[in-house]
Amino acid sequence: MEHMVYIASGSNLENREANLSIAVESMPPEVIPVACSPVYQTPPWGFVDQPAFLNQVIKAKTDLKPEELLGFLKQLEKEIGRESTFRYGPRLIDLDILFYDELILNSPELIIPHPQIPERAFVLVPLSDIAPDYFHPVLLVSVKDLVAGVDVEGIEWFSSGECGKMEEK
Ligand code: PH2
Ligand code: MG
Ligand code: MG
Repeated sequence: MEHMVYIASGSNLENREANLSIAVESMPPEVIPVACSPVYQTPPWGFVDQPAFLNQVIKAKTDLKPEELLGFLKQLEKEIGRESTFRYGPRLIDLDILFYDELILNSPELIIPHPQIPERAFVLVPLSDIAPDYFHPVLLVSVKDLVAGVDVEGIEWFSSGECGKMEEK
């Protein structure tokens, strides 16, 4: 069965823009991007003494189960060249599952919706460009209402972030 998922993408090392577009273009055949938000430059959150991030949100369709999708995304992070650092630290690419249909999942290895969405302007700003009316299944508010509640200072539009060579798939 086909599922609709939202994936947050972020990079603050090396060629940040290339890292984001490689992630979209290298999604496995099981994960088909259908919309990409613009790319925003965002101040580092959680650990401030590191380079600014570029952030984007990708909407994709997939037949994968949540745990399988997580596995594919971790694999793709490795292929792009991510090396492990520390919590909230710098990274070449980070791919996090935000939403999976209206699923609510709390397992030891995966929590959906991503628990920090309401605090993260760097997620909510790009997310609200492509899914303003998506209704958060736990908080029972729309993305539009969530973004109105966060401080967006320092977040700057960076590029249009089109889904690249999507149509060749
Ligand atoms: N990711 C983090 C920690 N802090 N800050 C911004 N602006 N963007 C991110 O993607 C980000 C972050 C860990 O996942
Ligand atoms: Mg993350
Ligand atoms: Mg992550």
